[in-house]
This record gives sequence, structure tokens and C-alpha cells, in this order.
Amino acid sequence: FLEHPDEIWPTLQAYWAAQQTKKLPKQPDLAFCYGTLPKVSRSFAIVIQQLPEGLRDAFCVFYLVLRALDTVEDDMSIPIDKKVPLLHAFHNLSQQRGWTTKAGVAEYADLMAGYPAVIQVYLQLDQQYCKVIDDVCRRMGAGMADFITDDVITVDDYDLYCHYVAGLVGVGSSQLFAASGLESEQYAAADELSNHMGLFLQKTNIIRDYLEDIMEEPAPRMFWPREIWGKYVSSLDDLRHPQNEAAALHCLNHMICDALRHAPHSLEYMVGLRNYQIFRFCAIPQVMAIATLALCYNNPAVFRGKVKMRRGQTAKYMMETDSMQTLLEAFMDFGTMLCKKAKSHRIAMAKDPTRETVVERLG
Ligand code: RWZ
Repeated sequence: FLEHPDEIWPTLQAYWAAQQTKKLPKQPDLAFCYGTLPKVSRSFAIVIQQLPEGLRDAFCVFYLVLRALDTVEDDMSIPIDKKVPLLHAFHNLSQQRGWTTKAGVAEYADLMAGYPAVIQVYLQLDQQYCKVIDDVCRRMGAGMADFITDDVITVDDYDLYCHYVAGLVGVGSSQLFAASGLESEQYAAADELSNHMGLFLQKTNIIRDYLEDIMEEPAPRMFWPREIWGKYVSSLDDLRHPQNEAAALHCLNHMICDALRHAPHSLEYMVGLRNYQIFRFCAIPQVMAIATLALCYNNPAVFRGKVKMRRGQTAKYMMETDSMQTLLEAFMDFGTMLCKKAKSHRIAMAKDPTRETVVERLG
């Protein structure tokens, strides 16, 4: 397997598919939730499934509620004067038996159509868990509503947008860990570190998904802050045109440099975890993120299509990340890879403004 990592993937996928059907709960609402989870998130379905029993249902619902909110935010066919109040009310509507709204396409539309099942499971959760989910959902909905009219211009705007859509997921996750009693009470108040965990993942996705987001119909979605791209090009769209390649790569490297700010905080957060399954739930996505950043650094393919890790490599890191030791090893591997790329003396790279900062941040 280690020699031919790609060969394990079909086996692993078949295994998981079998596990999902076998393990699908008998209670129909719960079955809908666990059946929908792998359809709307390839990777999170796996890490949520392996959580301790006392947290699994809460995280399954937490994920689906926020995914539904995200589906509403993303649906460009909903007019702004309807969408804004809907985003604000979403946390209340998610507690009303039978409520649903039409939004999204394909698997996301299916999630919305079956949303009453998610509400049912939510209402049966522990009160403490309900409070956390409600709170995150309310704050995220309000933040998303603000950004429907305001563009992401400065790096502060970028951090704030990412705080709403991902940092709050980190904050809420920490509160759920603490409420379960499986992690220290301190996690309930670790908002700053939790925020960094979410921002590191979200920024990695925003960097990797540049092309997908800018080509979005009917209107492009733009998350890269002008404060960064404005140093290199006169419009965000210019980055994808081959004649601007040198500037585009410098800009990409600047975006990656910015994301790397969060990495040390994310390690600091994970060092304090004591539950094995919770540790893996947190660590696996973080390893995937740094691996993706290493792959994207100075890589023109980001502007041509979707840069993806090899499936076998994904499977390898998913299985191997099982302790602080292996987590640090993975961060070392990808950190070294990034450093080597940043140091390699090519003419174009010599003028890369963030090159030295990248090397510093990996020290
Ligand atoms: C991981 C418990 C799908 C919930 C939010 C996720 C939708 C899109 C922002 C809730 C890692 C990618 C999943 C950054 C948090 N908003 N992207 C749990 C959810 C990164 C996760 C996905 C965000 C999110």
C-alpha cells in the first residue's frame, strides 16, 4: 500500500460505502442525516463518523445545519431582499418542526428538501449542544448577511468573512468538545485559537478554489482581498490570464503566506487535546490543508483548474494522522516542501515579495 498508495483508494471507498449502509440508524430522521452527510461532504463524513458516540449526532446535525445555511447564502436565484432576512432568521427556523425552504441544486437541494429530519434530530439533542448550534448559526447568518452587500476588500475584511463562515465553526466545535466533558473546560473559552483552526482551512479552500469561484455563473464569487491582489494585478480576473503568470504566482504565494499565519496557532490548539477521536477529527483536516498549500505554492495550475492531492496521498495522511507525533511529522514534511519551493532561486522567484516571509513563517 505504501508503495502504491493510489491502489488503496477504491478499496477504501467501497469499504466506507458498505459501512455507511450497514451502520445507517433505524430511526428515519437520524438515517436521513447520516445518509446525507457523505453526499454533501466527502471528507467530513469520515471524520464525523469516527467521533465518540456522545458527540457524533451533535456534529452531524451541526454540519448539516451550517451546510444548509451555506446553501441559502450560495443560491443566487434567491433575491437579496428575501435572502438577508432568511439568513438572519435561519437559526430560529431551524428549530421549527417541519420547516423547509427551496434552495441549492443536486445534493444540496436534497438536503433542503429533507431538512425537517435535521430539525427533528436537532430538537432531540442535549440542551447544551442545542445552545451552541443555535448561537453559531445565529452569528454566522448575521455575518453572511453583512457580506452580501459588502465586498471583501482589506485583509481585515477577509479575516472577518472567514471568521463568520469558518472561525465560528471552530468556536462552536470547541464548545461542543468542552460540553461533552471529553476535553478540558478551557476549550469552551478558547475562541481565538479555535478561530485560527477554522481560518486555516477556509483560506486554503479559498486559495485552491480561485478558478471555480471566479467562473461561477451567473456572477463570479470573489473572496481574495483587493488589498493583496491589488499589489499584483488591476482586476482579480487578470490572474487567470497566462500573460500575467508571473504576477499571478506572486499573488498566489502572498495569499499562501497569509494563510500560513494561522498554522502555529492551529498546532497550539491541537497540542491541548486529550481525546484520540477528537484529536483526529481536528488534525486530519489541518494536515490536508497544509498539504494543499504546499501543492498550490507557486503552482500555475491553480489558475487553470482544480489542484487536487493524489487520492492515495489523502488516504495515507487520513490513516497516519493519529498522534501529535505524526501530526508534527506531516507539518514538517509539507513545511519543508514549502520552504524548498520558496528558496529555489529562479529569476522570477527572486522578485517574489513574500518569499522571505514564507521561509520565516515556516521556521
Ligand atoms: C465541520 C462541524 C459546512 C461544520 C459550513 C462545517 C459551511 C462554508 C465554509 C459547517 C472546514 C470547509 C467545512 C471551513 C468549516 N460554510 N466552509 C463542521 C459548514 C472548512 C469546515 C468547510 C468551513 C467550511
